[in-house]
Parts: sequence; C-alpha cells; structure tokens
Amino acid sequence: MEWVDEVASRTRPDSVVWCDGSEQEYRIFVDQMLKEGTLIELDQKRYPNCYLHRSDPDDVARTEASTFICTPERADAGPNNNWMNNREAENLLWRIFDGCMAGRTMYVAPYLLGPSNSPYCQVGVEITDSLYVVISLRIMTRMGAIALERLKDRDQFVRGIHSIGTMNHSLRYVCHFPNTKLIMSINSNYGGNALLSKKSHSLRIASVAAREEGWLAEHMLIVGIEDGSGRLTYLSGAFPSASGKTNLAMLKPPPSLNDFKVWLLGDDIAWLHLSADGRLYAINPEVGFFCVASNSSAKTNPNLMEAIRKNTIFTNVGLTAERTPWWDAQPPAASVLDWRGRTWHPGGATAAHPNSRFTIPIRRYPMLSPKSDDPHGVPVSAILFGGRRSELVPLVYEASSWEHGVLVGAMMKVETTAAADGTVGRLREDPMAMMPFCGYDMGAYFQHWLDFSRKSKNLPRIFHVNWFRRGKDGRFVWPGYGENLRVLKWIVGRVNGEAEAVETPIGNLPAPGSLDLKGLDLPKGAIEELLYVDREGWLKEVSSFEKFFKTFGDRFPKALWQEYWNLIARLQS
Ligand code: OXD
Ligand code: MN
Repeated sequence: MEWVDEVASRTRPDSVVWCDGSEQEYRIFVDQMLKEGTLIELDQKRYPNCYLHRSDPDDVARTEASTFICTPERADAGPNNNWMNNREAENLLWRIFDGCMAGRTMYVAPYLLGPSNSPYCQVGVEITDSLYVVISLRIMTRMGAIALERLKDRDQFVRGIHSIGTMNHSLRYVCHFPNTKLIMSINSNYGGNALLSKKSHSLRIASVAAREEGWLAEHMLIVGIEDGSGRLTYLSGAFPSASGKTNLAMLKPPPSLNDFKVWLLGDDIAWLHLSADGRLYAINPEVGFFCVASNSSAKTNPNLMEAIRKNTIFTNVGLTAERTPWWDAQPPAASVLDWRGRTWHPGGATAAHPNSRFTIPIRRYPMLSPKSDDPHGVPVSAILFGGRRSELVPLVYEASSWEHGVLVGAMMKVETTAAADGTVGRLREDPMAMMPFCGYDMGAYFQHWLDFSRKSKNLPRIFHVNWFRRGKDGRFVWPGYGENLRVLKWIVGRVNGEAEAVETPIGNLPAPGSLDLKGLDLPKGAIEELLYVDREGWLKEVSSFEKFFKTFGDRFPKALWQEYWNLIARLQS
C-alpha cells in the first residue's frame, strides 16, 4: 500500500482502483471500454464475450530498442541487452512518469504466476492506467484477490508500473531492475511491452532470480505426448517468436497417428525446477495465450480455431460487416475493415496486422493437460530447440550430451519476424530463443545451463528440430503441422530407449526406417535431403558463431568453447 501510494503521488491519477479479478469487475471494465471505444463488440451470438481492440498504428510489436536492463554495472546486462545504470534509469523514468496519470484512473492489478499452491508460484503487482492491460492480465494470469491472499503480509513481489503515457515513441521505455524486482514501462500499450507479467516478469526478471536460485525461466512450450499405450512423455521446447511454437504446442495428430494425443501445458513460457529425483519439472506460469492471429487457420491450428470462439480479445485483426473477426488466412469474406478500421481491398496490404493477436484463457483449449494445474509441474524428458531455417539444418537431430545440447541451443539462429519492431526476415543469433528475454549476460546464462550437469544425471535429452527446409523450387520439403508428430514420436522413442539413431558429427539422426513415415506421400529423395548432414555447410555455419560467442568475452564458458572446438574437429575429421 505504501508503494501504491508512492506511485500515485508521482503519477497523480484522479482515482485508484484495486482489481479483485472477479467476473463482475471484468464486465464493468469491458463495458467501460466499449463506451470509450477502446473495444469493439463482435457478434455476440457467434462470438460470445469476444471483442476487438485496435492499437495505435505505431504500437504493434515489442520494441527491443526501448527495452533495457538497469543495473549498477553494464557487465550485468551483457552484450545481449541494452543497459542503463539503475539510478539514472529510475530518475529518467520518474521524470517521464511525473503526473502522467492526471485525468485518468490508476488500476492496481495483483497477479500470480504459477498455481497458487505451488512452491514455484510468484506474486506480481502491475499498476497501470490501461484497461486493455487489466483485462488482458486477467486472461493471462491468475489475477486479483487470489494474489493478495497468497502474498499475505510479505513484501516479496515483483513491482510493475505501466502507463500509456502520451504514446510518444521517442520516449518509449521498458526498463527492468532485476536487483529490486521492478519493471517500469511507458508509452506503449502492446502486450509484450505492457503486459508486464509476460516477457518482463516471467522471463527477464525471473531469469535473473532463476540463476541465483538454481532453476530455469525459459521461452518454451510444454506438452505431454500420450502414445497408443497410454504412456505420457513430457517435452518442452524453445522456438523463436512466431516460429510455430504455438502450433506445435497445439498439434492435432494426423489420421495416421490418431492413437496419439498431444496434451498442452504451455505455449510460451516454462519455469523448470530440479526435483529430488534429479529430473527437471516444468510449470507454465501463465493461464492464457497471447497468440499470433495472422497465420492461424483450420489447417495450421484446428484446435486453436475451436478455442477462440468465446471469451477472446482480438487485437489488430480485420472486421467483417457481420462483426466477426477476420484475417487473411481465413476463408474469403466480403466487405472487410482492416486492422486500422479502413476499408480493405483484396490484393493490397493484409487486412490484419502481421503481428495481430488474440488473448484467450487456457481453459478454453480442448486438449489442456489434466496436469496443467499441478503445483510441482511435469517431469520433462526432452528439450527441443527449433529454428526457422530454409537450408542446412536437418529435420531433427539429438545432442550427444547435455553439454553438447547447450551448444546446440546456443547456436540457434532465426529469421526475424513481426513480433518485434524492425526488418522482417533478417537472420540473427537467438540462443535458446532467449536473446530478447534473458535478463542478464548470456555468457553467464550458458554457464548456468552447463552447471545443471553437475547437479543431476537425470536431465532431459536435448534435440534440435527444423520444420522449415525449402527445396530448390522454394517449397517446403516437410509438410509440417500435424505431421510434425512423426518427429516427436521418434524423440519419444529415443528417450524411452526404443528408436534407432545414427551418429554424425552434429549429433544423432534418425536411423533409416526409424522415423514413422507411413501414409506420408513425400517426393522421392525428400527424406534423404531432410536428414542429410552437409559437412562443408555445417563448418561454415558453426564457424559463423565464433564472432558472436566472442562478444561474451570471459563470461563465455570455457567448457562451451571446448564443445565448440570438438564439434569443429568432428566436422573436419
Ligand atoms: C511473444 C513473443 O509474443 O515471443 O510470445 O514475441
Ligand atoms: Mn514468445
């Protein structure tokens, strides 16, 4: 309460509202937004409790250039983060926040990350003048009175202060103070910049705590694969933003593998803790999805399309004359307004923004794992790293050890997407898909990963997958989507000692015949192409990381250099 008073005395709102998270309160907020025009009601018969929000056209993605880690020393943030001195940053930010809520209401939204009865649960409180943030937080987290009950009289919580400000792009800041567990964000209302529970708390602040306390806060999905015998194998996986992570988490088995079930636990963030049995257990701190809409369709993600027909907030999609949400992967529709509310013309720019989103409660998802609320989480047997690589990288390979797996994760590259401001399609390094989200020096982060092998002999196996290889004709070689389960089946077989592999310099690849391809009509030579290890190409690829790894200086672990030189030696031998 002292902190809330202090923030109010600086930002000077007209009134302060503490959010209880109830249904009734949600209705009041939604009604208010409908009146103000920040939400548009969709056809309530076909889309009950669904609304459309249109953002400021200049505020549609994470802005990495405005995102800072603020600590006493630059070295704490590493070359992977923008850095500001914490004192200077706080002074600067308070000047921008000064009086910014005058004429507005300040909302105090307490939230939980993780089940309330979990030892891994964390409390956060976000103060904001944005109702869009409040109603989104209520979908994404366990928000309201439940968080204050868990907090009781302790002051162990992450403090988030957010204001829409004036939307002045040049004064946009998302600043993280890991030492005091504080986040300050102003002049953006976009999910990844403004919903502070998500990337800011669950990853940037949490990753620093995880290093100190011996666990992992990762940009990972979590799924349980149930095979025909009812056996469950849990996987987690890191994929860069907008690289099919959500589609994989929501995979619907194809007809030829319909004795399998894929249970979802999380689509974006995993907190992994080592348990007494030496295994890593994963929980999803969130209870909602914040998914990219633009590519979602009955083909790419049938389960999701079922989930978004109720209780969904759409952001920056198109709108049909029947007041239904529309984006370009949907069947054609007549008279569509684009994401900015202008008449849309087919063949021109897309109706929905490429980073348009929907926010939905996880409980709407038809294949939600019965374990999703388990306070200890699920034991992970395999960790997947994935990229979006049109060349070189095979469909799947397995690291030969935990240390080698850390190198595999460290050598991820991604073509940039619309989830962050900037050029789309540029290839950049994105270790463990954490480059924009690791709250400290990534050299130390790699060491933290390596340290797990000293603590346990029972760690998950590490794999790399790539669904995105293209042939000479420019077309995808692998069908992807539901058929990716064939690759997961091989991975499940590997961790259970059932599937065969062949050793190669880059790791273990499926032995001929060990991938289940029954009923799949692949062109001749396709599977050989997908599983080919091009030594020359790999030598080039691996060598391209030397410069990047060197940017971490002494913090880059010696043991990881060793793995790196070993890999090069294997490729040369
Ligand atoms: C996301 C992202 O929104 O990774 O999940 O950008
Ligand atoms: Mn993400």
